[in-house]
Amino acid sequence: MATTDTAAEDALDELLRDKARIAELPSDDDEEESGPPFPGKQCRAKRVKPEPPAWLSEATFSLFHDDYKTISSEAIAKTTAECLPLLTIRDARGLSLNSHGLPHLRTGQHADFLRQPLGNLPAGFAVMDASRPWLFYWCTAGQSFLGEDVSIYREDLIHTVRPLQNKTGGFGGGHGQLSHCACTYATLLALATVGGLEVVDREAMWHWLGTVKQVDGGFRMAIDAEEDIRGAYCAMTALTLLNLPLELPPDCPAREAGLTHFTDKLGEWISTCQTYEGGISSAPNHEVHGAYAFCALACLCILGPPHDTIPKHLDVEALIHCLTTLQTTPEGGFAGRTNKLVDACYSHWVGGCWALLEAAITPPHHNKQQNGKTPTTVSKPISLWNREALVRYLLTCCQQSGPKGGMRDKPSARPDGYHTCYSLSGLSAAMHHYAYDAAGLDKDAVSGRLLAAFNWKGRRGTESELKSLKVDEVDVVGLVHPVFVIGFEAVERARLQFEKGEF
Ligand code: FPP
Ligand code: K
Ligand code: ZN
Repeated sequence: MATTDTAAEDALDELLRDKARIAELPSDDDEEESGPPFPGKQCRAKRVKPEPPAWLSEATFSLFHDDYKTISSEAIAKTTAECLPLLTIRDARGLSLNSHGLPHLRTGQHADFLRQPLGNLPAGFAVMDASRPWLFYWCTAGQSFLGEDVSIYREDLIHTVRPLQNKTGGFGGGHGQLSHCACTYATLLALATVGGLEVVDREAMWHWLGTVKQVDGGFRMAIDAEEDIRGAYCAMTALTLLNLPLELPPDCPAREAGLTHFTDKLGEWISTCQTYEGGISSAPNHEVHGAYAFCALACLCILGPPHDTIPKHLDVEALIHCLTTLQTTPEGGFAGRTNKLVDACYSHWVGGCWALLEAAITPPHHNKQQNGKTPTTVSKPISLWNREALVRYLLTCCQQSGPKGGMRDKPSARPDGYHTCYSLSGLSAAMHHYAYDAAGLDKDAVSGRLLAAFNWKGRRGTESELKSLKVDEVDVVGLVHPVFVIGFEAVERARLQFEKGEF
C-alpha cells in the first residue's frame, strides 16, 4: 500500500487483520449487476465501482464506502443537486437576505399561510377528514411559535371539536369517528394553545385511555388498533396535561390482567423499541425512525426526570450515535431513517431529540438552584448536533418564495401546515436552549400528577449564539416546549387549570 500517513496505514492494517469478512468481499470480477439478495423494484441495486483515493486499496475502501446504487441513493443525489444552489445562495429565489447573507425568516407570510387551513377548506382537503385535529394543532401552534395571538381561535375551536369528542371519551378525527390517540393528542395541544381545554370531558377521557393501555405496558392508538410508541407518548401527554388519575380505571382490561397504573411496565415497553441500530422503532422488531425517537424520549420525559428515565430505559450512547447519522451532508437538515432523504419535518422529530438527550447526560446538580440561586460556575451546556447547518437548510431550502409563504419538506415539495409547524419547532430547537430544572418536583404530593415534564426551562439564544447561527433578531422564533411542542405559556396554563386534579 503506497501511503504517506503511517498512522492511517497502521489503523487500516489492523482492520484488515481483524476483520475476517474482508476475505469475503466481492472481487472486481463479481461486481456485476447481481444486486443484494432481495428481489423486487425497491431493492434492485447496481454495484457501481467506487473511486478509492490513491493511498487506499480497493478492498479497504469498500469497507467504508457504500457503493450500492439504489432508488434511494439516486433520490438522495437528486435532492442534493436541488438544494446546493439554494444552500450556497447562488440562487436566492428573490428572498430578502439578512445581515449575514441568509434569507430572512418570512414570519408574516408563514403566519398568513397557517391562517388559511383554519377557515373553509377547498375540496382537495377531503382526504384530511380523519386528521382535522392535526390541522388545528399545526396551524394554531405554528402561529403561536411566530408570536401571533391565537386566543382569537378559542370559541371557534371549542365549537368545532365538541362534536369530535366521543361520549365514551377521547377525540376522533371527524364527526362520528372512533377516538384515536393521535387525534386526541392533536386536539388537546390545539385546545391548550388557544386556551380551550375546559371542553374536554376528563373523566370520560380517563376511561377511554384505560381501554387502550396494554398488559405489556404500551398503548394502542385506538381500541383494537396498532400498539406503538406514538400511542405511549400521546396517551401520557393527555394524562399529564389534564392531570388524570394515574390509577387505571376499575373495569379496564389491563387492570383485569394485573396492572394497576398507566405507568406500569411503560418504560420497559419503550426499551423494547430500541433496536440494534441504536434508534427507536414504532414497536418491537420494526424499522428505526427518527420520529419515533422523539416519541420515546418525550414519553420518558413525562414519566420522570430525563437524567433518570432516559438512561434507565435506553442505551443513550447508541441512540445518540444513531440520531447523529441522520443529519445529512451537505443539506444540514435531518433524514428520518438510514439511507433516506432530508426532510424539514424531521427538524422537529430529530432536532427536538437533542435537548432531551442533552438533559439525559447532564448531571442533575448541573442546573439545580442552590438556596434559590443559580450556581455561579455552570459549565458550558453539552451540544450534540450542528444547529447552524439545520438553520441554513430551513431558511434557504424550505421557505416558499413568492407571495404565498409556508414551509416545505424540500425545494421540490409544496409547503403545508405540517412542515411549516415542525420547521418552526426545529428552528426553535436550534435557536434556543432548553434545560431540565432538577430543583422541580417529580410528582404532586396531593393529586399524584407527574410533574417532570413541567420542569423544563427555555432560554432564548443570546446575541452571540444567534450571530453564530447567522440569524438576525427578526428571524428568531418563539420558545417551544421541548416535551409538549406548544408554547410554554400554554403548558403553564394547562398545569394551573387542572392543578386540583378532581373530576
Ligand atoms: C415514514 O414515512 C414515516 C414514518 C414511518 C413515521 C412517521 C411518524 C411521525 C412523523 C411521528 C408521529 C408522531 C405522533 C406523535 C403521532 P416516509 O417513508 O414517507 O418518509 P421517510 O422516507 O422520510 O422515512
Ligand atoms: K418523508
Ligand atoms: Zn416531512
